[in-house]
Amino acid sequence: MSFFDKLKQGLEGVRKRWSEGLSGLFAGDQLNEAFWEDLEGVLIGGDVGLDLTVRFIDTLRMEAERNYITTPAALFEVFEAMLVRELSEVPEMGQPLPAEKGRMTILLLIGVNGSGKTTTAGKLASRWMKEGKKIFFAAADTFRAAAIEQLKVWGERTGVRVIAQQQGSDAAAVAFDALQAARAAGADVLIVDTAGRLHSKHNLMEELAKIYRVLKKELEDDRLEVLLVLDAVMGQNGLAQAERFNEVIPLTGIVLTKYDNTAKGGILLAIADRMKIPVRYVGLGEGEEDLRPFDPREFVRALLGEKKS
Ligand SMILES: Nc1nc2c(ncn2[C@@H]2O[C@H](COP(=O)(O)OP(=O)(O)OP(=O)(O)O)[C@@H](O)[C@H]2O)c(=O)[nH]1
Ligand SMILES: [Mg+2]
Repeated sequence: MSFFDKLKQGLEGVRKRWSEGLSGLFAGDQLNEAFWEDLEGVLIGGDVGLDLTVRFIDTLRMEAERNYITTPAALFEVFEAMLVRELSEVPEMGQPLPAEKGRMTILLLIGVNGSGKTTTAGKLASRWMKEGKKIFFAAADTFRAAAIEQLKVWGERTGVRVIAQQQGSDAAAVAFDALQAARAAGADVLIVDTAGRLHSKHNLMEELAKIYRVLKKELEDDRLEVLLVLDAVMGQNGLAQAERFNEVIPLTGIVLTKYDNTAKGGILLAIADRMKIPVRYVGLGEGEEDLRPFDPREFVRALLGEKKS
């Protein structure tokens, strides 16, 4: 299945909500006040957020006036292009993480409980192992009882070595040990799986900051990447999470998981607008193949559906 088909299938829930609202709208024959109000409703309902919705609508009204656009159908392409532009303006949007031979990438996966961190670790490892890269896992979720075992299962499935200590040990110490082991073995990527934590829990966020500090201090020529793993179902709360995590550790990317479940597409636009952090991958299922690099154009097409006329 192509990326587009898979994404489209995955986005069925979002598409329904968006494109059912939108198809009626853009099939209308007048750009009147009722049209703008309805469009506003669909965008806010799709988690675009109030500020951005207002900006989108202002821009569209201006474009319509400037280009003598009088029908919703004629405005559709302008709308589509605007959404693609919004996403594409973020530096490195859609760019997968580098996994280079000779320069180690240390990848810290963070996020709230159950967002899909460990699964994403497994999916990324599977992808890179197939490219012949040497990967290590650090089991830095020392908190949840079955976390280490879960990562070991992914380790076995993908052939990746797992550096772990017992449950309850210091997560930063695990990360430190893993970095030494990965470096000594000449690894290309070290993936550090961390425990899920609510962004509002101060102590847990401090623990995360400590893991980051320890890794940062040990860096040589390595690249340190911090991916926030965000559950798409979160909607507007996803933005609050991203902002809080980014205050504690500077994020270098986002993975949006569970896009195969009911999801609200607008959150991506809101995050791009507010935070300028690139979405690197989209999770579209639980299997090791179900991770795709994010493509803004295809994403918007899948979101909006076919052109209405
Ligand atoms: N449908 C779907 N399920 C996913 C996706 N990513 C992860 N999951 C599922 O979500 C559940 C939680 O995934 P985990 O990877 O354990 O999440 P986590 O962030 O490591 O969880 P904690 O370590 O407890 O914070 C599992 O049942 C995964 O199979 C996805 O893209 N789509
Ligand atoms: Mg986990």
